[in-house]
Amino acid sequence: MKKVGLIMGSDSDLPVVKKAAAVLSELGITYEAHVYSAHRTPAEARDWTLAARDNGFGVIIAFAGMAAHLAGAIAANTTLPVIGVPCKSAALDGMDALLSTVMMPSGIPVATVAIDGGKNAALLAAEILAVSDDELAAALDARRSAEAEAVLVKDAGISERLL
Ligand code: RP5
Repeated sequence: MKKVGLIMGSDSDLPVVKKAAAVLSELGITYEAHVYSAHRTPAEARDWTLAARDNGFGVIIAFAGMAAHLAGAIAANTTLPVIGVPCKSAALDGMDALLSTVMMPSGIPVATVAIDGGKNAALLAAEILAVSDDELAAALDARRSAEAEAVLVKDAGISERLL
């Protein structure tokens, strides 16, 4: 199976990255994590991205906050699918990163998930890899069913919790 790259702009993004790593581990997907900044270490971000396909990666998830150019900068250097995770910061509550990540110019797509949406980013990466992996697709179906079951259990108990 192809690997997933987890690239974060700063180690301060780690709590959101951990949400993604947990899901990938649960699904048996190998990942590699790096701190590469679009602004502070652009050469390292570019070099890693240019080699990513040859190094066995199938999807890249980029995590960044503030003026979050990381996902776009990575997408500029590869045609691997890139998922952007805008990370919340103090000043603008993540709206800065959300707009910086989602508003890509035509021709260079970034699949942007919610602010701090590390879990959905990992699930989306898994769904991309599962297009050509039936075993992974079955694992995702089972996970979806388990989550639905958990909601049904809450439904069954909700009246009692109102008392
Ligand atoms: C972004 O700036 C990083 O992705 C991080 O979310 C934010 C703040 O970085 P630090 O100042 O905490 O290193 O580039």
